[in-house]
Amino acid sequence: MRENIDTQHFVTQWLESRTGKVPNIVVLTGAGISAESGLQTFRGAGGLWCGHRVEDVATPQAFIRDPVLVHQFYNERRKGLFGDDVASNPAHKALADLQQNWLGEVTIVTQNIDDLHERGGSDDVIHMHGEICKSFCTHCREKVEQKEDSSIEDICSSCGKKGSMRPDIVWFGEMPYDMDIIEMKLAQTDLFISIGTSGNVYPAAGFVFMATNAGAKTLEINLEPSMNAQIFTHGMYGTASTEVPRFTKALIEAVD
Ligand code: BV8
Repeated sequence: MRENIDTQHFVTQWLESRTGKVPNIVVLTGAGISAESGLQTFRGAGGLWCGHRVEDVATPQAFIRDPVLVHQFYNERRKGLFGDDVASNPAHKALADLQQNWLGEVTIVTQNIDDLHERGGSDDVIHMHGEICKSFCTHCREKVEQKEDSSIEDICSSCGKKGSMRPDIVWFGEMPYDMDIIEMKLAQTDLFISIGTSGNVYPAAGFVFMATNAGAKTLEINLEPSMNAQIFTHGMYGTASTEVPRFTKALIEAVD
């Protein structure tokens, strides 16, 4: 198991290696950053996802086969997101602070479809797998806010078609959003931080390779080593709400 890094030493060494230029940072988050906010991760539940198999609820084929089940699956998860016990946690807030206090660029890319980064104070988050609070029309592509339950009875507010609305989620077999922007940011980053992801799902799991090729330092912050742990130059293992604020505080203090 990769050792926990000495945060201060890592930050000082990294900053010294970037003489002159204020380093850019790309952060990738996964379900693990939202776990302490009360949202279930994907693989912690023995491969089942809120009681469903992925292929039954998170593929375009599933939506064609049983749109009622898929609408129901996302309606349950959206309701869960707005539960009284669900809120952003110190990891989300620490990343928002870093965005506000870092002199270089801080790009947050999330695999998560929740809005906890935004509730924690981040703006300009790249939701590469879409957002549960949005839907779009499969007929005219009109995108709308979706806070209430969706169903096959919904009518598109733009083209008027009934039953053509679907969750604005990137399902398995579909191309994630903003890959061109993400790849450009990874090609220019000095530090890539992966937080709360098992490294199972591509292309997100491949970002560490792109950052490595760009000459960036790469840090994994996770409960336990992910599938690609050995690719990272550094690892911090523990809960996101503890480790992320610890690291971002060291970063900000080192440049103050
Ligand atoms: C695409 C939206 C191509 C849905 C999601 C074989 C090899 C390589 C790739 C493939 C392959 N077979 C198929 C593929 C492609 C496939 C893929 O990667 N499959 C995997 C399963 C093998 N990928 C795709 O289909 C992608 N598209 O490839 O398109 C293409 C090309 C051209 C044209 C068209 C298409 C699309 C993938 C997107 C799927 N959608 N989400 C929804 O959410 O309902 S993915 C889903 O998994 C979520 O987004 C989730 O975030 C993501 C990844 O999971 P994690 O976030 O990592 O969550 P997980 O539970 O796994 O891990 C949590 C981690 O947190 C754990 O490590 C745990 O230890 C840690 N943790 C827990 N608690 C804490 C913590 N850490 C810190 N603190 C804590 N408290």
